[in-house]
This record gives sequence, C-alpha cells and structure tokens, in this order.
Amino acid sequence: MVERRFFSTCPKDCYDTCVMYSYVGDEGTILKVEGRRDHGFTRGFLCNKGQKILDWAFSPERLKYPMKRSGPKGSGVFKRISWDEAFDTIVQKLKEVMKEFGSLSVLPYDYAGHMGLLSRYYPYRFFNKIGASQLEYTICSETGKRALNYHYGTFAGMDPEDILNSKYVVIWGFNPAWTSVHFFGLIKKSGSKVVVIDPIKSETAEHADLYIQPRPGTDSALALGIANYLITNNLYDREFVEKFTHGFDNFKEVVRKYTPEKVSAICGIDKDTFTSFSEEYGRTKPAAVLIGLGIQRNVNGGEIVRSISLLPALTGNIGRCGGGFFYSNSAYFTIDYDMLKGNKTGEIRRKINMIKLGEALLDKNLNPPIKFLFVYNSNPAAVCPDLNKVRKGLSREDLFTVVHDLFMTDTADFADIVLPATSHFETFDVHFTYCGLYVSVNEKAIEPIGESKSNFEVFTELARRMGYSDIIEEPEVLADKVLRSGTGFMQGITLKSLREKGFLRLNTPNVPHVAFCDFRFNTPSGKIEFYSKAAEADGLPPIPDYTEVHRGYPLRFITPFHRDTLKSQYFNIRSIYSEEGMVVEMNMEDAKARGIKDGDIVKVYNNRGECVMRVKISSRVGRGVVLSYGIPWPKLVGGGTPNFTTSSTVSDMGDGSTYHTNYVEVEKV
Ligand SMILES: Nc1nc2c(c(=O)[nH]1)N[C@H]1C(S)=C(S)[C@@H](COP(=O)(O)OP(=O)(O)OC[C@H]3O[C@@H](n4cnc5c(=O)[nH]c(N)nc54)[C@H](O)[C@@H]3O)O[C@H]1N2
Ligand SMILES: Nc1nc2c(c(=O)[nH]1)N[C@H]1C(S)=C(S)[C@@H](COP(=O)(O)OP(=O)(O)OC[C@H]3O[C@@H](n4cnc5c(=O)[nH]c(N)nc54)[C@H](O)[C@@H]3O)O[C@H]1N2
Ligand SMILES: [Mo]
Repeated sequence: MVERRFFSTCPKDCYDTCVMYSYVGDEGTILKVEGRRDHGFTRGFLCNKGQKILDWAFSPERLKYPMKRSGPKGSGVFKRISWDEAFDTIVQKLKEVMKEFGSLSVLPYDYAGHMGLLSRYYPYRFFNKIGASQLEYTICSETGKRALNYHYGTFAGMDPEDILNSKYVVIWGFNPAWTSVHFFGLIKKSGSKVVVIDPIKSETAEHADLYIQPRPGTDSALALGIANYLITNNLYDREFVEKFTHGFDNFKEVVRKYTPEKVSAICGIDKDTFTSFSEEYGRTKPAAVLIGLGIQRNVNGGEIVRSISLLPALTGNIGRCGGGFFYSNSAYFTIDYDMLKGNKTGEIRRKINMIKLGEALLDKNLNPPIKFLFVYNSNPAAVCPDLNKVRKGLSREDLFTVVHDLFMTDTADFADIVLPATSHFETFDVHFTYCGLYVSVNEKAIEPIGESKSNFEVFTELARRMGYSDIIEEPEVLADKVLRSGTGFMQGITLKSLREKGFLRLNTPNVPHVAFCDFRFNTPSGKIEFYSKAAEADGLPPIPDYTEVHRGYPLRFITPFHRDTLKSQYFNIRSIYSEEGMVVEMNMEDAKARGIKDGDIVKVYNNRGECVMRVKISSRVGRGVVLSYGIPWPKLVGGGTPNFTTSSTVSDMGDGSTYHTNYVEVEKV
C-alpha cells in the first residue's frame, strides 16, 4: 500500500494548535495522524482529542448533503435538497430580506469552530460586501485583552517556550493541564516552583507546589494586596519601576488599603499563606504569571486582569528572560486583516454583541430587526449564555436561519437550511495560534466527505451567485497574499516558505522570544502604566480596584472547560467523550445543608433557567461554589445544561462574557 503524507494542523480553538502529519492510503482515506516531533512547542505529543481526531472527522453522524426544513422550527425535521437548490434559496431569501428590511437585518453568527485564517475570515468579505450587521466577538477573550492594553499597550506576552527559563510560575485562573497540555508540559519541565490560584482545585492545581483557593471573583483584592505587601516590605524593583513605569505613586496610594488582614477577609485566604506567598513571589526571579481566559469571564474580570497584570511590572519581571505575563499571543501575528476580511476603511455598521444573541433576536425595538441569520463555525444554541432566550429567539417563525456545520447540532435543529461542512482534512488553510509563536499550513489530504463544502467554497459560490466577483480569490493565492502582508515578526513568511516544512517560527529577535525585550511600550506614556488615562477616558478607574459582586442566589456556579471536549465539540463522539450525563460538583457542607447526598439527582436553577444533574460531593470546591465541566449539546443530555442558567450580562470592559459570575440554588429532585 502506498501512503502519502500531508502537512496537517489541528484547527480547533485551543492554545496549542498542534502541528502534525496526516497519512493517506490508496482508497483516499486518512490512515492516521502523527504529531510533529520537530515542532518546538507541540513536540509530537497529541492530546486525547487529537489522537482520536479521525473518530470525529469520519463519524457516521457527519452531515453529507444540504437539507431544508420540512417540520416546525426547532423540530429537527429536514429533507435532502441539492446544493443548487440550497444556494438558490439562500440567495433569493437574502435579496428579499435586504430589499424589505435593509442589509442590517442580516446577521452572520460565527466564532472559532475552525481556526484557519481562510475558514474563519474569508466569509467576512461576503458580509462586509452586503453591509450586514457586525457580530462583536466578545464570548471568549475580549475583556482581558482590553485590560492588558490599558497598562502595556498590547496583550501579547511571554513566549510559552520561555517558561523553561522561569524559576517561579503563578498560574492564575487557568487550567493548562486540560486546556493547554503542551504549555503545561513545559511548565513542569522547567522545574520551577508552581503556584495555582483558582477557586476550583483543578487538575492543574493538583500538580502545584502551592495551591491558593480564593473566593471566586476576589482576585483583584488579592493581586492588589500582594502589590501592597511588596511595596511595604521593599520587595519591589524600585529601579525598574522608576525607569519603565508611569503612575506608581498613585498606584501605591490605591493599594495601601489592601492589608494582609483585609485580603484575608475578602478572599477567604489564610493570612500566613498570603504573606509567605507574596514574600516568595517578590524574592524569586525570574517569575512568570500566567493569566487564564477563564478568570476574565466574570463581571469584574477586566479589573481582575488589570490588577494581576501589574505585578510583573512591580517586580521588574518584564523584558526579562523567563519572566512576565502570559495571556493570549494572537497579537504577535500581524497581517493585513482588513484585506483578508474585506473591511472597508473607517466603516462601522450596527454591532450585535454575540453573547446577547437571544436579546437581539427577541428585541421588538431593534430596527431593523434581524431577519436572516447565517451560522457557521459556531453552535450558539449550546455555547451562548442564557440559552432559554437564545432558543426562543431562534424559534421565531419569521427568522430565516442558515446553519453550516459538520454535524446536526442543536443550532442546526433551528435552521431553515442546513449545509454540510468539510473537516480540515478536506480543505486547505493556514494557521496562527494564540500561544506558541508558529505559523503552520494545513494541506487538503482527501476529497470532501459526501457533498460537504468548506467555508471558503460556500462563500465563494454565494459571492458568485450574488455577482460579487471582486471579493473572490483562489484560496492559495489569498493565503500567500495574506502572509506577505505580514509585518513585524511575520516578515519574510510566504506560502512557499511555509510549505517547505509545514510550519515556521515567527521571526523574533530571540528564540525563545523575550517579551518587551526592547522595553518599548505602546502606551501614551511609552511606559507600563500603573495609572491609565485611557482607562479613565473609558469611564473606568485609572488604577484597578476591587469591586464586590452582588449575588442573587446563594451558590456561585463555575462552568469551565472539560478535558475531553472542545467547547461544544466532541460531545456526540462516544470514543472521545464517554461520561454518562452531567455532573455537578459540590462541597460536603453545602450538600448537607440541603439534604443532598453523593449521586443524588438535583436541579441547579436560578431565574433564567435550570439544569438537572447528578451530584458529586467533592473537595475540589470550597463552600458556596458549585462546579460543572464542559458545554454539552442540550439535546444530548436532556434536562438542560449550565448555559440555561448563565447570564448574558457583560463584563466591566470589552462587553465580554461573564459565565462564571453566575449564582444559583441547588435542590434535590
Ligand atoms: N480540553 C479543552 N481545552 C480547551 C478548551 C476546551 O473546551 N477543552 N477550550 C479552549 C478555549 S475556547 C479557551 S477560551 C481556553 C480556556 O482556557 P482556560 O482559561 O484554562 O479555561 P477555563 O476552563 O475556562 O478556566 C480556567 C479556570 O478559571 C477559573 N476561574 C473562574 N473564575 C475565576 C475567578 O474568579 N478567579 C480565579 N482565580 N479563577 C477563576 C476556573 O475555575 C478554571 O479552573 O481553553 C482552550 N482549550
Ligand atoms: N458555560 C460556559 N459556556 C461557554 C464558555 C465557558 O467558559 N462556560 N466559554 C465560551 C468560549 S471561551 C467560547 S470560545 C465559546 C465557543 O463558541 P464556539 O466557537 O461557537 O464553539 P464550538 O463548540 O467550537 O462550535 C463550533 C461549531 O463549528 C463547527 N465547525 C467546525 N469546523 C467547521 C468548519 O470548518 N466550518 C463550519 N461551518 N463549521 C465548523 C463545529 O462542528 C461546532 O458545531 O463558548 C463559550 N461558552
Ligand atoms: Mo474560548
């Protein structure tokens, strides 16, 4: 048998973006995938989901042909149609809606189902061309990005490979043992002392040298308290602060009130643990602070990230090998996104915040109303907060919905037209990451399964039928053009150079890259700003401070990611996700107080909705906190999922999601 080998990249929305080979046999099927050992960050190791990616790509449940609705909205009853009929229907309906209600009545709804540059951004050309409403991408990381920008002028931080040079690593509201296994591997390999700060004793925390369990949402007080301790005890880097920062004296005034006693009372942390940790952090260099994406999904998530981010500046860990902060590194990949997305200079159209999809669909005063929804790369009927509203909105008979996906998701059940999507094995793309500093290519290895089409093909054909030939390009030509538009560390990367090895490291001055090694900061003062005028201009305190969050129900419900699933993906693949039903973890005292025993079936509820789950009595959570991992498909679990209870309230900056600021009650059923 002849095997052919192709460059492949995992397209999932994960920090690691594994670079691999796919092997194709005689019959044109993928025989296996293999992680690339020569890749500096992912190093040949694949996570459980990556090892079983073929079970996902070749699942018998893959959608194989277009369908149109033949039952009531949301019933999931469809009948097969041809692509020709599907495209005709979409184009006709689009023209009709645009004529009657205007282009703003069209809303694309997408996120990160496929992270390839073309799969993700080329469709924007189409929606920019027609002048549709714009979706605000607030669901994941926006809050923290805004927060870091205020103080550093960017959110890009440490190269994960630089962690090998660290002596002390503080992992704050981040669970890399599950969500970034390669980064976690490097942290362990570094041999540095690891501290984990998280209200959940996560898998990452299980591996820590020191675990600190604050009350959820109180991290600002903790960080400002550490700052106060370091200043009071002369453990901060005075020289660095004088040379490279702005507003220190004002900062010092604000943090004064966060004495060890006060921090202990607010955060529920033992005073001695607090002081010995602060002491050790101040004395050990270089020290890294890894800020999770999970931690900022809170109503005060921006203030939390701002407060934490100032610690590396105070201790002079910035611009130093093995020191600094890490959050998301997507900002290192500087290309001409406007060209790729077809953005028109200066044009701002109506924006719809993606976490408020339910409200937007149900808003009687929205003018024009949303009449046409095109969903691709996303599964809002599972991943959005406040799902009762979302599902009610999607049920509107006067809303025309197209869903392009590989599977019949809950969202697809609400569609008028369902389109089958290809997996990455069936399409070409180019990938960046938000962690490791690499660009990689994903070659098309096999022909599409059934009649499925890639995002690129769908939007090319739609553009053709609408007469928008000016936005159409050949995928490889566009990919090369996009790479060549690169500036900074992207310079010199072309499709040809990328295809020689399948991946390339960014052209950073050092390997690993030392963030801020030039000590230049893209802020108004050119320094790290303890005091941010930009924040002030946005109506925020110029110096971060702690704010207490109002609670409606007694228990805080935290719903982070599961090891074996990827957001809502893989819940339908039994070989990858095999848990029976949903589990809510609860502290013994909280359970006792409610007459609940291990294994009981309970209802977790608030005024927005409910979900029925099995209780696991667990020491992973402290009093007042309940936990459930993963974002399952509602139709696969029945009885509701956590997102029926989560809130669409926006965060303090960037209008981001606030999944973890969610108060509930739990009751035996
Ligand atoms: N296996 C797997 N990996 C994934 C994903 C997946 O679904 N599965 N999803 C990917 C995506 S889209 C993302 S955005 C990243 C997210 O990556 P992470 O940020 O690691 O993931 P989360 O699980 O959302 O949250 C991390 C931690 O934040 C904590 N947290 C919540 N609120 C607070 C708080 O107030 N204070 C503190 N200190 N901690 C808090 C939670 O308890 C949780 O342990 O992971 C990516 N990787
Ligand atoms: N409770 C709770 N909910 C959360 C979060 C949380 O922490 N807690 N985190 C939030 C976060 S961080 C995120 S990023 C969002 C995730 O939001 P999404 O990005 O919407 O999540 P996915 O579950 O990955 O859904 C992507 C869909 O795209 C499909 N898809 C995959 N590849 C392709 C392709 O090539 N083409 C097309 N057309 N479709 C494709 C997949 O099959 C899948 O159904 O969820 C959020 N929801
Ligand atoms: Mo995310």
